[in-house]
Amino acid sequence: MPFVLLDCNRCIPERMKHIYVYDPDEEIIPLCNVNTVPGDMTERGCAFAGSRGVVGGPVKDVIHMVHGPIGCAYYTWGTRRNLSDNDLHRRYCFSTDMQESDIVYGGEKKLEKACIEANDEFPQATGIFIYTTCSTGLIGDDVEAVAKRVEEKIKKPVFAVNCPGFAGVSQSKGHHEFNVSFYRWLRKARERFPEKCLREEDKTPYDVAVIGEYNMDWDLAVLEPLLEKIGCRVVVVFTGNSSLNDLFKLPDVRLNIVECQRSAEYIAHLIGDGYDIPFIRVSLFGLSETTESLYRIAEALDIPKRRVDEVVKEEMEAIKPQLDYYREKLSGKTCLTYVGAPRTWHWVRAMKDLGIDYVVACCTFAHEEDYEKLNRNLKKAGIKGVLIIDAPNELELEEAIHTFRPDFMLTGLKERYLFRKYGVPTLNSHSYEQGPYVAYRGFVNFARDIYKGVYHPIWNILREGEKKFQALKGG
Ligand code: CFM
Repeated sequence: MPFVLLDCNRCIPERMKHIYVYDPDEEIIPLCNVNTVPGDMTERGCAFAGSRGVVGGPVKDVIHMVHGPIGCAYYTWGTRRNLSDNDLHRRYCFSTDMQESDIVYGGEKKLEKACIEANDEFPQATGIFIYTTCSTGLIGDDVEAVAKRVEEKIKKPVFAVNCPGFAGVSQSKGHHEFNVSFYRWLRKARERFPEKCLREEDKTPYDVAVIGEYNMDWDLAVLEPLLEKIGCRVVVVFTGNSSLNDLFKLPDVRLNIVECQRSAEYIAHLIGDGYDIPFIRVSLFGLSETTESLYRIAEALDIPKRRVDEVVKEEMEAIKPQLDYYREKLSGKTCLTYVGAPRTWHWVRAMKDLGIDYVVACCTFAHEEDYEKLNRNLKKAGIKGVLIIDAPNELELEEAIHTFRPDFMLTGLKERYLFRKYGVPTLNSHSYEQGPYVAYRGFVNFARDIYKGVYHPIWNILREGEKKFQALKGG
């Protein structure tokens, strides 16, 4: 029986369908992307977080106006390290600060006033993004109509997305809402602001858009030069370190390269259907995945294979001495991985490149395709018996730690304090410790940070202390 009823779930047996042990001979897909069962202290985020925090937030030069109570806006203030080179970005927090009377009488006028005021205060902004929250979604404020009125007044693009927290079962729904709304808006906005599109004479056959890349801890500083080295021209990134002006050029490229296949593949499909621009899926963590992806990008753009051969050789030579050291130190270690969804499956082979095996793999908001990809990558890496948990809660993670005793955890900030107290090193794998982590040069940083975590002397002190404590208790 591959599904597992953990001890902590005896009172909520519904959780069993979300937890299984990976077996290459059985194609198991757990129950996922469904409502949380009452009693399960889920760690999922809301649809607003997925829209504002994940996909929209990295756009660096717009006013991100949160139409809702101030608490929703406060949490968006620089929490995710989707960095940029713009002074407006991640330094300010814009909100309509909805009060009870606004909920009773409607918040549209307040929103319009807030947008105009913010634009007067920050004239350097290239436009405004408006996000709804649970309360403004419930009262049904027509934010799109407000966006149109503001746009006419300030003569800059204004986009609104309906992403109340309750729109779906997790932040994943917010990713989806943002993608679809932004695409529909962009189609029409390109007619209103034609000067922002890429002119025919400025196009090249090597123009690409990187979709689902959010510039976590400056991943783009590694990725852009690498893509340019093989011969691509990166016209726009959706949405890391992007200006709204760049995003107008999304449908003007020759190829879309999709990195995060959970939060942003939707827009690649829409652009494919609407503008006939193909996309390819890539994985840019670790050596084997990055190399395979570069060859596929080159093939899609008719770039000669030998150009990639040279780049791969050069990159590998640059990192080999350091990477060999870390690989030797880390080979044979085991890890628990717990991130949103894609990184859980992106990193199976990246860890294997360091000789590390998964023992537990968890996703916060995966869909069925994510588990298909996770199973496929575990098969490719030849790893069996991995415990897989969909949308784990803290009790389940604790039980997994005690049963599987991984050498370290790839996880986030919420979990780290508890598990460090258990003596398990953790690595911030959402926003990184000291990135970038992407591609070859980033992978050395990734390996270094795992090494620093696993070999930190604090763990020995902690274990010695525990031994002394037990001896004292015994005595
Ligand atoms: Fe995509 Fe992401 Fe992820 Fe994600 Fe996220 Fe993230 Fe993630 Mo944290 S966009 S789905 S909502 S790859 S913030 S950069 S690490 S949970 S697996």
